[in-house]
Amino acid sequence: MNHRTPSFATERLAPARPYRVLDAAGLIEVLAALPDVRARLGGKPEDWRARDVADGNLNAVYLIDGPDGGVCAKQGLPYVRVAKDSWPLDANRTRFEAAYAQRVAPFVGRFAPTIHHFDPDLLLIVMEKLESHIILRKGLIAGRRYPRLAADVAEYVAQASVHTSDLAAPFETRAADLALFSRNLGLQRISVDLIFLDPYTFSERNKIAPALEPWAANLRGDVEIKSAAARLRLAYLTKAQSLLHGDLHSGSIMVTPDDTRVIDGEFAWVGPTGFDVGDFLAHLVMAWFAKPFHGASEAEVAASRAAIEQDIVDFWRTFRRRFIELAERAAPAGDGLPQSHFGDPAGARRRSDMLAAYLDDVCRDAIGFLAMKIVRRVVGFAQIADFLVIVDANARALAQARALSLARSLLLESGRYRDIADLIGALGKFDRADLDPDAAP
Ligand code: SR1
Ligand code: MG
Repeated sequence: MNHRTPSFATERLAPARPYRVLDAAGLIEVLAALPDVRARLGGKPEDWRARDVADGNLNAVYLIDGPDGGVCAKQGLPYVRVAKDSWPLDANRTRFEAAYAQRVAPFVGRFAPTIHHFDPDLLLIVMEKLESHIILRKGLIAGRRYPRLAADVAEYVAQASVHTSDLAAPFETRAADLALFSRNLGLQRISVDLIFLDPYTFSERNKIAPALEPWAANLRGDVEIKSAAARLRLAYLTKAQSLLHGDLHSGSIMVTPDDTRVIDGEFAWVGPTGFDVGDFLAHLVMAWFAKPFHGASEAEVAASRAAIEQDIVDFWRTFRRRFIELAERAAPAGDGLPQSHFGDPAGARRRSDMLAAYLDDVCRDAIGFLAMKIVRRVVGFAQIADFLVIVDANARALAQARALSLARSLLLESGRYRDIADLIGALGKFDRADLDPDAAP
């Protein structure tokens, strides 16, 4: 049995070389000292070109091209990139991203960029440059279709969550994951604040469009909504089912029509499996609500929306099927539902029933987290381009209010949403919601 703690996070906790923020020239100098990277880029460092392509909220990201090829380099900064010095943040987050990538690679390696090098002093990850991929969010806004997306992300989440759970791993391995990733505190403070606390209270970080003030007041003022949020927050903090990516939104997935890669696992955390599921689905649902305001024709909107609905259904069906298949196959290795208890035919049937109940619970959690992800993207600090690209402020607020209206119903009337089909069936109704939170759709 392998109870090894991923080494990327624990290597050299006392830096041998001082950390410094790299600019393009400094980065090229660092890469020039790495024989493997030199060989990939070809030529001489003077021939290389580094482009700053940082797009997310937190880190520095460069694409480096040489005569023979390219690499991508990501450096954790000692602050939140989009807020600079006003929001300091532990750059060691990059250790957890590297450790997460290493931990899940045996199960999902083909859906992630290959890591060429990790520098634990500079907190720098050098990885495969995804030449023809784009960020999924940009593709969705442009109305593009990704036929592999739903099945690939379902496979990713099923593989990562089964193999890092008690269903497939001995408890010693799980304890090592917990010990390691529970130290990812800088980013967990961000998740706890931005997802689970700020949107339901007054916070300077919240960004509330004037037209959405009544909705924000509704979220702050309703004790039932805050209780539902508290239940989900407690689940996030205490339900240590599997190692989560922790930020699986449409900005953390890169796509081509034939390939899907999950990036940016820096929010890794051992938590409820439904969290990653809900995150992915929430961003598809928000793309659905934003779609009519992206300037496409009615027919194009209808086609895009039908495709998103199909992706949601396909994702959930594939995730559920693959989770059960993988868990049944891997159960002998885990301490949760071991062969010694469930090895005979009656036991195997019972194990299947227990797995079905486990997944029903994951689905309930996922729908709750989905709701909270919508709320945080509409009234919280880190908002998303799906809505922000809508130039007309009233139209943007309307799209956001409709999404919020669905989220509120998911939180307050969770009993109505027993399956993903119930969610899909409800989308049209909330498309009739408006800026007044008291006007029932
Ligand atoms: C400080 S902004 C942090 C947010 O950006 C990331 O993409 C995550 O979604 C996080 O909550
Ligand atoms: Mg990110």
